[in-house]
This record gives sequence, structure tokens and C-alpha cells, in this order.
Amino acid sequence: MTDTLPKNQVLVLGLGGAGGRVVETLSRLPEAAGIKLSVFDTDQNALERLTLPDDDCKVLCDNQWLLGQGTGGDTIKGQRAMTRESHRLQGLISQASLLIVVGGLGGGTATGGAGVISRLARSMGNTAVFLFELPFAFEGHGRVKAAEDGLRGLLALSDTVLGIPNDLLFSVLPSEVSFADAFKMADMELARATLGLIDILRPGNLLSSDLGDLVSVLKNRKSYAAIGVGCGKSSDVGEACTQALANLLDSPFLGGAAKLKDADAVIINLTGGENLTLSEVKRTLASAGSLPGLSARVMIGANIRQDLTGEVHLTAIAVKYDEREAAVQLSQDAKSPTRRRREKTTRSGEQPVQQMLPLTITSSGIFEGKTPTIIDGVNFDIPAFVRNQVPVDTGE
Ligand SMILES: Nc1nc2c(ncn2[C@@H]2O[C@H](COP(=O)(O)OP(=O)(O)OP(=O)(O)O)[C@@H](O)[C@H]2O)c(=O)[nH]1
Ligand SMILES: [Mg+2]
Repeated sequence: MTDTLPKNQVLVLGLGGAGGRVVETLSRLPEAAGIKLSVFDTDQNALERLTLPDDDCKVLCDNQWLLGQGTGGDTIKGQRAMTRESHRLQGLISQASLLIVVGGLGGGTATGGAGVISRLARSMGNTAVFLFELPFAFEGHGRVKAAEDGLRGLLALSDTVLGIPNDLLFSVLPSEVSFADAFKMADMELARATLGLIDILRPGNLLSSDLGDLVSVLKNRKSYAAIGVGCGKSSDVGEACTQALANLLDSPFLGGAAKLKDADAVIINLTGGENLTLSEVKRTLASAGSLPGLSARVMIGANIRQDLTGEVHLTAIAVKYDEREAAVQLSQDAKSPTRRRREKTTRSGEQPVQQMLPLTITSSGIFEGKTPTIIDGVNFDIPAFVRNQVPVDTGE
């Protein structure tokens, strides 16, 4: 595969089965032209079923050990598999000016692999923005729990995680919808949400919302996101903006005006062509910006894209903080670090929590540059605890 990208490239990386389907759907949307797409999965059949413009976009992870059979829901295997693709990932990430990672939480590949990508990106001075769906409740308690645990783990590593509950789709799904169609709809909504996110984060030339806004909204809080995009098409820019607002409120992953009203923080962005006037920007953002409740933090932005003519896109990300987690966080913050550590070790019957250290294989230490000792494909110059991703208690 080609690991070099032109500078200023937006990269959308799909992880696992759901990530692959979202990237495939995205590749069929004309607005995605110019975006670099890639899918990393451990499941050979799932990758083969994907139709992408270029087969080089698909990467089968850790074929040597997983034999293309997937992880069977094991997040440790997902983590290892992604770690073994570090070099390839680094090649891609190093040239991306904006990196968006998409997938579904609850399985092994994306849930286990996301943390590896977050660390890799961070170590390279890049930020990965995660747009991950959370399972439908009907997928069962085990999956929902695995996804919640995955979300919590990822939030500890990254300030830019948008976890979108699939159940939001029930506001628009007809009751007789098939399982497969529900996922197809999720594919499409996540693909559109990805484009909306790119609109928000792409540097603009008007009042631009950016990555800093997203970080400030999401940092240190467990949250759930609703994200919607409304498109308006008309040669009359005022009419296009009116349509975009109406369509935004109908978009399924947003959940209508009620979700905006209920949100703790909202980012709203309008993107249009060169005929977008300041008065329309003001009018549309004022209408959309008046929908969140008075206590919500609202951030707005607007971009011009030269390739958009007769078309505007209005994107909203509504973030709701998890109040239960916030309450736990507040009571933890009120205690001294020493007291917290003591409590952690003395609480009756509780096992010490093991933390995963960032064990991305980047160096062979003093063996760097020497001929590696490779036996059966394993590099024995890399310490065993690093190779095997052994969890190490950091004592925190
Ligand atoms: N949008 C969409 N979501 C899906 C699809 N299949 C599964 N999901 C969702 O994504 C979650 C994770 O499933 P997968 O993507 O299959 O898991 P994975 O990351 O490939 O992990 P393993 O297969 O266990 O290695 C599921 O719980 C579903 O909520 C799909 O075809 N489209
Ligand atoms: Mg899979």
C-alpha cells in the first residue's frame, strides 16, 4: 500500500467491521473526494467484502497470528494486532493534517485498537479524533458493557472521543426495519457525521470552530454525543440555509431540536460556497444557536469551501455529559491524591486496578540498527513484556 500522502491531507481511518462499512459508505459520497481513506481490520472476509476505490486502502492486521479470522471480540487481541501495524499506521498518520478514526465499540478490533492509534498519534504530535458508535441496546448487555468499558478506556487516553449511541436512530427507524438495514442506516449517518466533523475541524477563513473547541468541550468528561448534518441546495443562498436548518433538525444521529435543548455543550458550523453571505451566516447561526438551553455552552463556526456551489452544510455536535461519572469525578477530585491511593488499596475485597502502559513498539533500545534476532517472525530484541503487551500496575 502507498504510505505517503500529500501534506494537509484529511485521513479517515476505519477500524474493524463497522469502521470498514462506514469508510466504504463514505467513499461513495461525492463530498468525500480528496479525503484519504483507509481500513484496518483483523477479519479477512470482512475486508474482502468491502468495495473501496483502491484495494491498497485495506490493511489486514496481524495476519501472522490471527490468520485473518478476527479477534472474536477480544480487545487485547485487537490491541496487539493494531500495535503490530504501528509502522504502517505511523506512515499514514505522519502526513495527515487531520485524522478521524471511525468504528463501532463493543467488538475486539476497534475497541482494542483505538487506544494504540491514540497513543501513536499523540507520540507523533498529531491528534486523532474518534467518532465511534455505541451498540444498539438489542445487541445485548455483553456488547453494550464491552463498549462502555472501551469508551471509558479511550476517554482516559484521548480528549477527542465522540461516542454516539446507535439507539438514537430509533427516532427515525420504522419498527419493522431489518437488522441489516438498521446498520446500513448507521453506516450512512456515521459517514455523514464524519463529513460534518471535517467541516468543523478544517481550518476556515471566517469565524472558524476548530479542534481546540472540540477538546475544550470533551476534555476530562465522559460524554455522549449526538451529531447531525443538514444540507441545503439552492441557487438562492438564503433558501439553501433555511433548508439546511430544517434538514439538520431531521437528521437521525442528532435526535431533533430536543437533543440540542438538552445538551450541555453544542458546536454548530455552517459551511458554504463563495456566495455565502455574512448576513446568511449570521441569520442561520443565530437560529441554530438559539436552540440549545440557556445553560449550554455554545460554540459556532463558519467556513467557505470553494468547491461548494449552490449548497450549504450545517453541522451540529451536541454533547451531554454523563452525570453519574461526573459525580464520581467530583468526589474523587475533592480528595487528596494520597487519600485516593490509600482508599484504592484498602477498600475491602477490591482488586488493585491494573493500568496498561503505552507499550507501542517503537524502538529496540541498544539493539537499534543491529541485525535483529528474529525467530519464527518474533523479534527477540524487543523485551518480552513489551512484545506481549503485559499489563503493568503503574501504582497510580
Ligand atoms: N454501522 C455499522 N455498525 C456495525 C456494523 N456491524 C457491527 N456494527 C456495530 O459495531 C460494533 C462493533 O462491531 P464490529 O465492528 O463488528 O467489531 P470489530 O471492531 O470488527 O471487532 P471484532 O470483530 O470483535 O474483532 C457492534 O457492536 C455494532 O454496534 C455494520 O455493518 N455497520
Ligand atoms: Mg470484526
